[in-house]
Amino acid sequence: MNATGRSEDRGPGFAEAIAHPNIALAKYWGKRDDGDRLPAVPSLSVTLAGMLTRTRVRFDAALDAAELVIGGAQASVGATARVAALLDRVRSASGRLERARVESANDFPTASGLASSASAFAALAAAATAAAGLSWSAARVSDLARRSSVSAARSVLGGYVELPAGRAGDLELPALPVASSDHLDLRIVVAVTREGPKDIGSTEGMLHTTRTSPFYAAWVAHAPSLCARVRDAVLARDLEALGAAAEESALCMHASAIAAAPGLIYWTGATVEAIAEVRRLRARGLAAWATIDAGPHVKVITTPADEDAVTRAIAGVPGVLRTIATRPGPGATVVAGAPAER
Ligand code: 2P0
Repeated sequence: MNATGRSEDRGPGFAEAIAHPNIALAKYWGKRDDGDRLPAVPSLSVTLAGMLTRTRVRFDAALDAAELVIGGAQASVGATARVAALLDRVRSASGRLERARVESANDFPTASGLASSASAFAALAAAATAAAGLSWSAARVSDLARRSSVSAARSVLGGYVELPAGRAGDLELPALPVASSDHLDLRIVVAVTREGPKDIGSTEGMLHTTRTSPFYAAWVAHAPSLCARVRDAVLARDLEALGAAAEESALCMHASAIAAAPGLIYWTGATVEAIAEVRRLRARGLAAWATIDAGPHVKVITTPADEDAVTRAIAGVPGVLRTIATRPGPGATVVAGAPAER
Protein backbone atom coordinates (compact mmCIF):
# COMPACT_ATOMS: atom_id res chain seq x y z
CA MET A 1 0.00 0.00 0.00
CA ASN A 2 1.07 3.61 -0.54
CA ALA A 3 2.17 5.87 2.28
CA THR A 4 -0.98 7.92 1.82
CA GLY A 5 -4.30 7.20 0.18
CA ARG A 6 -4.48 7.72 -3.56
CA SER A 7 -6.73 10.63 -4.48
CA GLU A 8 -9.50 8.36 -5.83
CA ASP A 9 -9.53 6.57 -2.48
CA ARG A 10 -10.36 9.66 -0.46
CA GLY A 11 -13.79 10.90 0.36
CA PRO A 12 -16.55 9.88 2.73
CA GLY A 13 -16.34 6.37 4.08
CA PHE A 14 -12.59 5.91 3.62
CA ALA A 15 -9.62 6.27 5.93
CA GLU A 16 -6.11 4.88 6.34
CA ALA A 17 -4.19 4.66 9.61
CA ILE A 18 -0.84 3.38 10.84
CA ALA A 19 0.03 1.98 14.27
CA HIS A 20 2.98 0.28 15.93
CA PRO A 21 3.39 -2.70 18.24
CA ASN A 22 4.16 -2.08 21.90
CA ILE A 23 6.17 -4.00 24.48
CA ALA A 24 4.82 -4.20 28.02
CA LEU A 25 7.38 -3.24 30.67
CA ALA A 26 4.76 -4.20 33.28
CA LYS A 27 2.84 -7.15 31.85
CA TYR A 28 -0.87 -7.72 31.43
CA TRP A 29 -1.85 -11.38 31.86
CA GLY A 30 -5.43 -12.35 32.73
CA LYS A 31 -8.89 -10.85 32.37
CA ARG A 32 -11.62 -10.23 34.92
CA ASP A 33 -14.43 -12.74 34.60
CA ASP A 34 -16.99 -9.94 34.47
CA GLY A 35 -17.08 -7.09 31.97
CA ASP A 36 -16.07 -6.85 28.32
CA ARG A 37 -12.37 -7.76 27.92
CA LEU A 38 -11.28 -6.02 31.12
CA PRO A 39 -7.70 -6.74 32.26
CA ALA A 40 -7.30 -8.09 35.80
CA VAL A 41 -4.01 -6.25 36.31
CA PRO A 42 -2.59 -2.86 35.27
CA SER A 43 0.07 -2.82 32.55
CA LEU A 44 2.56 -0.25 31.29
CA SER A 45 4.13 -0.39 27.85
CA VAL A 46 6.27 1.51 25.43
CA THR A 47 4.99 1.92 21.88
CA LEU A 48 7.72 1.14 19.35
CA ALA A 49 9.01 2.97 16.32
CA GLY A 50 10.13 0.84 13.42
CA MET A 51 7.67 -1.99 12.84
CA LEU A 52 4.27 -0.79 11.69
CA THR A 53 0.81 -1.88 10.57
CA ARG A 54 -0.99 0.11 7.86
CA THR A 55 -4.74 -0.35 7.57
CA ARG A 56 -7.32 1.02 5.15
CA VAL A 57 -11.05 0.95 5.81
CA ARG A 58 -13.70 1.68 3.23
CA PHE A 59 -17.41 1.59 4.03
CA ASP A 60 -19.23 0.48 0.89
CA ALA A 61 -22.98 0.09 0.35
CA ALA A 62 -22.31 -2.66 -2.21
CA LEU A 63 -20.90 -5.06 0.41
CA ASP A 64 -23.08 -7.70 2.11
CA ALA A 65 -20.53 -8.48 4.84
CA ALA A 66 -17.21 -7.25 6.20
CA GLU A 67 -14.19 -8.16 4.07
CA LEU A 68 -10.65 -8.49 5.36
CA VAL A 69 -7.43 -8.70 3.37
CA ILE A 70 -4.17 -9.09 5.31
CA GLY A 71 -0.91 -8.68 3.43
CA GLY A 72 -2.74 -9.07 0.10
CA ALA A 73 -4.47 -12.36 1.01
CA GLN A 74 -8.07 -13.00 2.04
CA ALA A 75 -8.15 -13.47 5.81
CA SER A 76 -9.64 -16.46 7.65
CA VAL A 77 -13.28 -16.54 8.76
CA GLY A 78 -12.21 -16.18 12.41
CA ALA A 79 -9.99 -13.14 11.79
CA THR A 80 -12.70 -11.54 9.66
CA ALA A 81 -15.31 -12.07 12.40
CA ARG A 82 -13.04 -10.42 15.01
CA VAL A 83 -12.59 -7.40 12.72
CA ALA A 84 -16.33 -7.32 11.91
CA ALA A 85 -17.11 -7.08 15.64
CA LEU A 86 -15.08 -3.87 15.90
CA LEU A 87 -16.67 -2.52 12.71
CA ASP A 88 -20.14 -3.28 14.12
CA ARG A 89 -19.37 -1.12 17.16
CA VAL A 90 -18.25 1.71 14.88
CA ARG A 91 -21.36 1.33 12.70
CA SER A 92 -23.69 1.52 15.66
CA ALA A 93 -21.83 4.53 17.16
CA SER A 94 -21.85 6.44 13.86
CA GLY A 95 -25.23 5.39 12.48
CA ARG A 96 -23.53 4.12 9.33
CA LEU A 97 -25.29 1.12 7.82
CA GLU A 98 -22.77 0.02 5.16
CA ARG A 99 -20.35 -2.87 5.66
CA ALA A 100 -16.65 -2.22 5.24
CA ARG A 101 -13.68 -3.64 3.38
CA VAL A 102 -10.45 -3.66 5.41
CA GLU A 103 -6.96 -3.99 3.94
CA SER A 104 -4.10 -4.37 6.39
CA ALA A 105 -0.39 -4.95 5.97
CA ASN A 106 2.59 -5.20 8.33
CA ASP A 107 6.04 -3.98 7.30
CA PHE A 108 7.55 -6.70 9.54
CA PRO A 109 7.47 -10.42 8.75
CA THR A 110 4.10 -11.75 9.89
CA ALA A 111 5.42 -15.33 10.11
CA SER A 112 8.06 -14.33 12.66
CA GLY A 113 5.91 -15.07 15.67
CA LEU A 114 6.32 -11.42 16.63
CA ALA A 115 3.23 -10.11 14.89
CA SER A 116 1.04 -8.75 17.60
CA SER A 117 -2.64 -8.01 17.51
CA ALA A 118 -1.82 -4.72 19.24
CA SER A 119 -0.74 -2.71 16.19
CA ALA A 120 -3.43 -4.37 14.04
CA PHE A 121 -6.39 -3.43 16.23
CA ALA A 122 -4.96 0.00 17.09
CA ALA A 123 -4.66 0.81 13.37
CA LEU A 124 -8.09 -0.66 12.65
CA ALA A 125 -9.78 1.31 15.45
CA ALA A 126 -8.18 4.56 14.25
CA ALA A 127 -9.00 3.94 10.57
CA ALA A 128 -12.54 2.67 11.12
CA THR A 129 -13.62 5.56 13.35
CA ALA A 130 -12.13 8.10 10.93
CA ALA A 131 -13.73 6.39 7.92
CA ALA A 132 -17.10 6.51 9.71
CA GLY A 133 -16.68 10.25 10.26
CA LEU A 134 -16.26 9.98 14.04
CA SER A 135 -13.88 12.58 15.53
CA TRP A 136 -13.11 10.53 18.61
CA SER A 137 -10.45 11.31 21.21
CA ALA A 138 -7.47 8.97 21.48
CA ALA A 139 -8.99 7.70 24.75
CA ARG A 140 -12.20 6.65 23.02
CA VAL A 141 -10.32 4.99 20.18
CA SER A 142 -8.16 3.21 22.78
CA ASP A 143 -11.25 1.89 24.58
CA LEU A 144 -12.62 0.63 21.26
CA ALA A 145 -9.34 -1.14 20.43
CA ARG A 146 -9.24 -2.76 23.92
CA ARG A 147 -12.54 -4.53 23.26
CA SER A 148 -10.81 -6.45 20.43
CA SER A 149 -7.35 -6.92 21.99
CA VAL A 150 -6.39 -5.59 25.41
CA SER A 151 -2.81 -4.73 24.41
CA ALA A 152 -4.12 -2.79 21.36
CA ALA A 153 -5.53 -0.16 23.74
CA ARG A 154 -1.92 0.78 24.55
CA SER A 155 -0.73 1.01 20.91
CA VAL A 156 -3.29 3.77 20.19
CA LEU A 157 -1.06 6.10 22.24
CA GLY A 158 2.63 6.84 21.69
CA GLY A 159 5.51 6.72 24.13
CA TYR A 160 4.97 5.27 27.61
CA VAL A 161 1.39 4.18 28.18
CA GLU A 162 -0.53 2.65 31.10
CA LEU A 163 -3.69 0.58 30.94
CA PRO A 164 -5.23 0.40 34.43
CA ALA A 165 -6.81 -2.80 35.71
CA GLY A 166 -10.53 -3.04 35.05
CA ARG A 167 -12.92 -2.68 37.98
CA ALA A 168 -16.35 -4.22 38.52
CA GLY A 169 -18.94 -2.31 36.53
CA ASP A 170 -16.42 -0.56 34.23
CA LEU A 171 -18.10 0.25 30.93
CA GLU A 172 -15.08 2.04 29.45
CA LEU A 173 -11.38 1.51 30.06
CA PRO A 174 -8.93 3.44 27.86
CA ALA A 175 -5.14 3.47 28.11
CA LEU A 176 -3.59 6.61 29.58
CA PRO A 177 -0.44 8.50 28.58
CA VAL A 178 2.40 8.29 31.12
CA ALA A 179 5.25 10.03 29.26
CA SER A 180 6.17 10.97 25.70
CA SER A 181 8.49 8.83 23.59
CA ASP A 182 11.42 11.25 24.08
CA HIS A 183 11.00 11.40 27.87
CA LEU A 184 13.26 8.36 28.35
CA ASP A 185 15.38 7.35 25.38
CA LEU A 186 15.78 3.64 25.91
CA ARG A 187 16.36 0.93 23.30
CA ILE A 188 14.82 -2.51 23.07
CA VAL A 189 16.74 -5.20 21.18
CA VAL A 190 14.44 -8.03 20.12
CA ALA A 191 16.17 -11.41 20.01
CA VAL A 192 14.20 -13.57 17.58
CA THR A 193 14.56 -17.20 18.62
CA ARG A 194 12.09 -18.89 16.31
CA GLU A 195 10.61 -18.12 12.90
CA GLY A 196 8.26 -21.07 13.08
CA PRO A 197 4.69 -21.87 14.04
CA LYS A 198 2.61 -19.80 16.39
CA ASP A 199 2.55 -20.27 20.14
CA ILE A 200 -0.55 -20.87 22.16
CA GLY A 201 -2.29 -17.54 21.69
CA SER A 202 -2.30 -15.03 24.52
CA THR A 203 -6.08 -15.06 24.91
CA GLU A 204 -6.15 -18.85 25.33
CA GLY A 205 -2.95 -18.96 27.41
CA MET A 206 -4.09 -16.42 29.95
CA LEU A 207 -7.51 -18.03 30.27
CA HIS A 208 -5.82 -21.37 31.00
CA THR A 209 -3.60 -19.65 33.59
CA THR A 210 -6.60 -17.92 35.18
CA ARG A 211 -8.48 -21.21 35.47
CA THR A 212 -5.77 -23.61 36.57
CA SER A 213 -2.69 -21.88 38.00
CA PRO A 214 -2.40 -21.78 41.80
CA PHE A 215 -0.01 -18.86 41.29
CA TYR A 216 -2.52 -16.75 39.34
CA ALA A 217 -3.97 -15.13 42.48
CA ALA A 218 -0.45 -14.23 43.63
CA TRP A 219 0.26 -12.69 40.23
CA VAL A 220 -2.90 -10.56 40.37
CA ALA A 221 -2.03 -9.46 43.93
CA HIS A 222 1.58 -8.58 43.05
CA ALA A 223 1.22 -7.04 39.55
CA PRO A 224 -0.04 -3.59 40.71
CA SER A 225 3.12 -2.96 42.76
CA LEU A 226 5.31 -4.02 39.82
CA CYS A 227 3.39 -1.66 37.53
CA ALA A 228 3.75 1.19 40.05
CA ARG A 229 7.51 0.58 40.21
CA VAL A 230 7.73 0.69 36.40
CA ARG A 231 5.65 3.90 36.30
CA ASP A 232 7.74 5.61 39.00
CA ALA A 233 10.95 4.58 37.26
CA VAL A 234 9.78 5.89 33.88
CA LEU A 235 8.75 9.21 35.41
CA ALA A 236 12.08 9.46 37.27
CA ARG A 237 14.02 8.41 34.12
CA ASP A 238 15.63 5.74 36.30
CA LEU A 239 16.54 3.00 33.82
CA GLU A 240 18.07 0.69 36.46
CA ALA A 241 14.87 0.67 38.50
CA LEU A 242 12.80 0.35 35.32
CA GLY A 243 14.81 -2.59 34.01
CA ALA A 244 14.72 -4.43 37.33
CA ALA A 245 10.93 -4.02 37.71
CA ALA A 246 10.30 -4.93 34.05
CA GLU A 247 12.35 -8.13 34.31
CA GLU A 248 10.53 -9.09 37.53
CA SER A 249 7.16 -8.44 35.92
CA ALA A 250 7.95 -10.72 32.98
CA LEU A 251 9.28 -13.50 35.22
CA CYS A 252 6.26 -13.30 37.57
CA MET A 253 3.88 -13.44 34.59
CA HIS A 254 5.64 -16.50 33.19
CA ALA A 255 5.79 -18.13 36.65
CA SER A 256 1.99 -17.94 36.82
CA ALA A 257 1.70 -19.54 33.35
CA ILE A 258 4.32 -22.23 34.06
CA ALA A 259 2.37 -23.22 37.21
CA ALA A 260 -0.87 -23.79 35.23
CA ALA A 261 -2.07 -27.37 34.73
CA PRO A 262 -0.71 -28.49 32.38
CA GLY A 263 2.09 -25.93 32.62
CA LEU A 264 2.29 -23.33 29.89
CA ILE A 265 5.93 -22.92 28.94
CA TYR A 266 6.47 -20.28 26.26
CA TRP A 267 10.27 -20.49 26.57
CA THR A 268 12.76 -22.56 24.61
CA GLY A 269 16.40 -23.27 25.41
CA ALA A 270 17.38 -20.16 23.43
CA THR A 271 15.08 -18.04 25.62
CA VAL A 272 16.89 -19.22 28.76
CA GLU A 273 20.32 -18.77 27.13
CA ALA A 274 19.42 -15.21 26.13
CA ILE A 275 18.23 -14.39 29.67
CA ALA A 276 21.52 -15.76 31.02
CA GLU A 277 23.48 -13.60 28.56
CA VAL A 278 21.52 -10.52 29.66
CA ARG A 279 22.55 -11.23 33.24
CA ARG A 280 26.20 -11.69 32.22
CA LEU A 281 26.07 -8.34 30.39
CA ARG A 282 24.67 -6.72 33.51
CA ALA A 283 27.42 -8.24 35.63
CA ARG A 284 29.92 -6.62 33.20
CA GLY A 285 28.34 -3.23 33.89
CA LEU A 286 26.22 -2.90 30.75
CA ALA A 287 22.59 -1.79 30.83
CA ALA A 288 20.57 -4.92 29.96
CA TRP A 289 17.30 -6.29 31.32
CA ALA A 290 15.15 -9.01 29.77
CA THR A 291 11.42 -9.10 29.11
CA ILE A 292 9.50 -11.93 27.44
CA ASP A 293 5.95 -12.04 26.06
CA ALA A 294 3.75 -14.99 25.12
CA GLY A 295 6.46 -16.56 22.97
CA PRO A 296 10.12 -17.60 23.04
CA HIS A 297 11.66 -14.27 21.97
CA VAL A 298 13.64 -12.17 24.44
CA LYS A 299 13.44 -8.39 24.37
CA VAL A 300 16.42 -6.66 25.93
CA ILE A 301 15.96 -3.23 27.47
CA THR A 302 19.11 -1.13 27.18
CA THR A 303 20.47 2.38 26.58
CA PRO A 304 21.46 4.03 23.28
CA ALA A 305 25.10 3.92 24.48
CA ASP A 306 25.05 0.16 25.17
CA GLU A 307 22.79 -0.86 22.28
CA ASP A 308 25.59 -1.99 19.92
CA ALA A 309 27.44 -4.07 22.53
CA VAL A 310 24.19 -5.64 23.76
CA THR A 311 23.07 -6.42 20.20
CA ARG A 312 26.41 -8.09 19.36
CA ALA A 313 26.33 -10.20 22.51
CA ILE A 314 22.69 -11.23 22.13
CA ALA A 315 23.10 -12.01 18.43
CA GLY A 316 25.88 -14.45 19.40
CA VAL A 317 23.72 -16.49 21.78
CA PRO A 318 23.11 -20.01 20.39
CA GLY A 319 19.55 -20.19 19.09
CA VAL A 320 19.14 -16.45 18.53
CA LEU A 321 18.34 -16.21 14.82
CA ARG A 322 18.46 -12.44 14.39
CA THR A 323 17.86 -9.22 16.26
CA ILE A 324 15.53 -6.27 15.63
CA ALA A 325 16.37 -2.77 16.91
CA THR A 326 13.47 -0.81 18.36
CA ARG A 327 12.96 2.43 20.27
CA PRO A 328 10.03 4.44 21.67
CA GLY A 329 7.68 5.69 18.98
CA PRO A 330 4.35 7.33 18.19
CA GLY A 331 0.76 6.22 18.62
CA ALA A 332 -1.81 5.34 15.97
CA THR A 333 -2.17 8.03 13.31
CA VAL A 334 -4.78 8.59 10.64
CA VAL A 335 -2.78 9.31 7.49
CA ALA A 336 -5.62 9.70 4.98
CA GLY A 337 -9.33 10.33 5.14
CA ALA A 338 -9.50 11.91 8.61
CA PRO A 339 -12.80 13.71 9.22
CA ALA A 340 -10.86 17.01 9.34
CA GLU A 341 -9.63 16.45 5.76
CA ARG A 342 -13.09 16.35 4.26
C1 2P0 B 1 1.22 -7.65 27.38
N1 2P0 B 1 0.52 -9.80 26.36
O1 2P0 B 1 1.01 -6.95 28.39
C2 2P0 B 1 1.00 -9.14 27.54
C3 2P0 B 1 2.24 -9.84 27.91
C4 2P0 B 1 1.24 -11.00 26.08
C5 2P0 B 1 2.16 -11.18 27.20
O2 2P0 B 1 -1.13 -8.31 26.04
O3 2P0 B 1 -6.79 -11.70 24.88
O4 2P0 B 1 -3.17 -10.11 22.36
O5 2P0 B 1 -6.80 -9.95 23.11
O6 2P0 B 1 -6.44 -9.31 25.47
O7 2P0 B 1 -3.96 -8.22 23.83
C6 2P0 B 1 -1.15 -10.08 24.57
O8 2P0 B 1 -2.52 -10.06 24.77
O9 2P0 B 1 -4.73 -10.58 24.24
C7 2P0 B 1 -0.59 -9.35 25.70
P1 2P0 B 1 -6.28 -10.37 24.45
P2 2P0 B 1 -3.61 -9.64 23.69
O10 2P0 B 1 1.64 -7.17 26.30
